[in-house]
Amino acid sequence: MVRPIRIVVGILCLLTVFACSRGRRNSGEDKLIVLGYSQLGDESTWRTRNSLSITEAAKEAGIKIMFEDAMQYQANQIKALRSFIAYKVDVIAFSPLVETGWDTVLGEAKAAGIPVILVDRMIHTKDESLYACALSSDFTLEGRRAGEFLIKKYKNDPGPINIVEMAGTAKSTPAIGRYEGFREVLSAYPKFKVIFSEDGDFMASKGRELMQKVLTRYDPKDIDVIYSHNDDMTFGAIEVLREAGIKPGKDIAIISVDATQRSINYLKVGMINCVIECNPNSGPQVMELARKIVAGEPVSKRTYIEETTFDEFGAVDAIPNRGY
Ligand code: GYE
Repeated sequence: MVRPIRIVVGILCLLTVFACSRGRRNSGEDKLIVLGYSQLGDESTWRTRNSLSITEAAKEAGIKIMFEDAMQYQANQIKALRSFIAYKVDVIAFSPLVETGWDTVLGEAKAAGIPVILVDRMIHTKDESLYACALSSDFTLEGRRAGEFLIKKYKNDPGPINIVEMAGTAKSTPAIGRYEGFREVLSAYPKFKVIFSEDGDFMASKGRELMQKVLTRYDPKDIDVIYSHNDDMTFGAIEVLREAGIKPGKDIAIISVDATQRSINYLKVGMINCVIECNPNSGPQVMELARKIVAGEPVSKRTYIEETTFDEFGAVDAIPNRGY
């Protein structure tokens, strides 16, 4: 007969073996992975959540992360990348502020044999070998979704439908995609007219400034829609509208991108009409890519993050808590 004590000892042995094998896997097959991460800034709620996702996932995966915030200056990002190269990290990941101007520093990383993962935003380069892979949202699809919402909302309205656009950081991938995708679907409908489009740098304070400028230039009755490339600019603009006695979501329709909890709350009470989701929780996927690359396993060059749209035509009360 097997004694209970033997069973207990046997289970403990199995658990120890399991725990050790897990530990090895998490640290990238025996070796501690060092990841240099250059975040572009802390301009928005989305970005704060994204940074948290990255640092938490690194901890969870047992990856040592060197995390630098560039405060929206490309020069700071280049400096951070150079410091990671000098430190001889195993892998670099970064969210490029804008698309151009990376070839030289990425050439240096390549020469040092350090693979690079692009996160969130893309780069524009002739040499695709300068990065190992990219993980991002499909920003053109997000722009198209914003346009499709308008086509549905105004299907029985002959127009003209006048649109004010608050764009994201000039020359950044999300601003380019959200601008182009939007126009791509609306170009077939001449009743939609973008009467104003300016860069608000993805910041609430600039959203405020842009909206103040818009209200000095246009009679609010001539504005049908505000299309804002992110939630923080939307919040700034909404404050200005309310101060001016204009009802957001009713007098002027509002489309926002990101889907932070506050914008979902506004959607639920009818102050925003459509929210295009942009998912900031990419940390676990970044760590998985880093582990695979260091282990020499193949990865796909481009991975898109799954996203959806929330709008006034859907079951807004059923939208689960966003957590940020
Ligand atoms: O939508 C915005 C942030 O690059 C997807 O940057 C990101 C965008 C996001 O500042 O809120």
